[in-house]
Order: sequence, then structure tokens, then C-alpha cells
Amino acid sequence: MSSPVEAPTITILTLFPDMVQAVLETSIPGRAARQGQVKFAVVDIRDFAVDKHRTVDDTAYGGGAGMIMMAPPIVEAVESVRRDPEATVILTTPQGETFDEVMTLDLLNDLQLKGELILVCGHYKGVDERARELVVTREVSIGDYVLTGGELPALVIVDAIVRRIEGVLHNEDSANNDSFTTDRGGGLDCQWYTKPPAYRGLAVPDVLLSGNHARIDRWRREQADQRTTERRPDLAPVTDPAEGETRSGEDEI
Ligand code: 6GU
Repeated sequence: MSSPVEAPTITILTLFPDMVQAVLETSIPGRAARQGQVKFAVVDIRDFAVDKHRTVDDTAYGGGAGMIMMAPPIVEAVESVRRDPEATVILTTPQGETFDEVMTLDLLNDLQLKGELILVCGHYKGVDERARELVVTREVSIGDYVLTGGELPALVIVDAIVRRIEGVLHNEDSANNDSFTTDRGGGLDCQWYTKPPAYRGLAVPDVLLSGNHARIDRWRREQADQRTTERRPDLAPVTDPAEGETRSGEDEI
């Protein structure tokens, strides 16, 4: 009998391990780990400080406000956990590429190919450039606003990846037709309803109660396309091969 395949490992290097650990034990990521679909490791960067005061940051050479994370603790923490020198090592930073669902699948692919993915949570004013040069392979931001530290961004990235691991969501469809996914043409999801059928004078659209699944599917696709056009005209319109039509908003040639 073949031995079971080891679950791929996501390792987060942080100055706030308790905060990160708590989130990873919760909800879908927690369940995925308990089911053995992924392994999480949380590493305290401070454990890799090289002086007796466990210093991990200092003032910037050349002056300026704010502390800079030192290179040695980060480099040594990464080297202590990294099994494959080709592993993807992400640094969370507002200067990184903007995270999205396409990057999610790219990072999931890295995780599955290499068996590991490492995230370093940036903090303070920044990270010594030499840590980036020596161990970081990719810098990622979750949007154009400034957060106190890279822990929340790292957790956002991990959550997005883990829910796309096959078998983590019980109903695969629910991952495939979420907003930004291929089934949605990279666009937004439609509106959804559950019981009661009428609430404060607002009725559920008749089509959803019709039992006609072809009609329901078409209505949902139309609503999703309409929302995308109205709310996010920047999201690329697509051609639906099943219908041979372009989504509204796209120039027809
Ligand atoms: Cl990755 N880090 C910080 N500190 N702030 C952010 C961010 C990352 N992404 C958006 N804002």
C-alpha cells in the first residue's frame, strides 16, 4: 500500500503568532487543517533574533521616522522552515502586486507543486531590503490602503487559497461560481435568496420559485453580468461559449 501523501504546508512567519494561530484554527481554514488537507505552521520571527534582547527591528540608516525590520531574523527564520530552496516566499507589503483570485490560483498551484508556501508578515515602516533580496520571491499587497502589519493580509491570502483546495468546500460548485471565478467569467456573483418567500413586502423573484433550472441558470447569469457591468466595469467582460454572446458592456465586433 502506498503511504498517504503529506498535506502541503503553509508557514506564516510573524511577530504576532497568537493572533495568526487563532484565525487559522477557525472556520474553513481550521476545518481544512483538522481534515489533513493542509498543514499550518506559525513561526515567531523573534525566536530568530540574534542578540540577547531578541531585537527584530531598528531605526533606518540615513534617518527617517519609523522602525525597520532587520534582515537576519527574517532570513534565518525562512531558512529554518524552508524545505525546498525553490519554495515561494511571500512578503506582505503595501508595495507588492495586488492580490486577486488569479493570484490565489497561482499560489495554490505553487503550494501543491512544491508542497510548501511561506508567508512573511511585514511590519513597522518596512523590511530591510536585504531580506527581500536573500529570501523573498514575491511581494503581495491586498489593496491600496495601509494596515498596521502584514498579519491580516497574510491571513486573507491563506484563507483565499485554502478554500480553493479541492475537497475543502463540500460543494465544489460553491467555489467555482463565487465572484471572480471562471464560472462567473471573472465577474461578480448574482443576488441570492432563502426563506421566507416574502419579507416586509419584498418577494423572492418568481423565476427562482419556478423549478425551471435552465431559466434559473440563465437569470442568474444575466443578473451576475448586470451587476458586474454596473458595479465593476473594470472587470474584463467575457464571451460565454455556451451562448456565443458577449457580456453586456463589451463592444461587439
Ligand atoms: Cl500586505 N501590508 C500592510 N501593512 N498594509 C497593507 C497591505 C499589506 N496590503 C494592503 N495594505
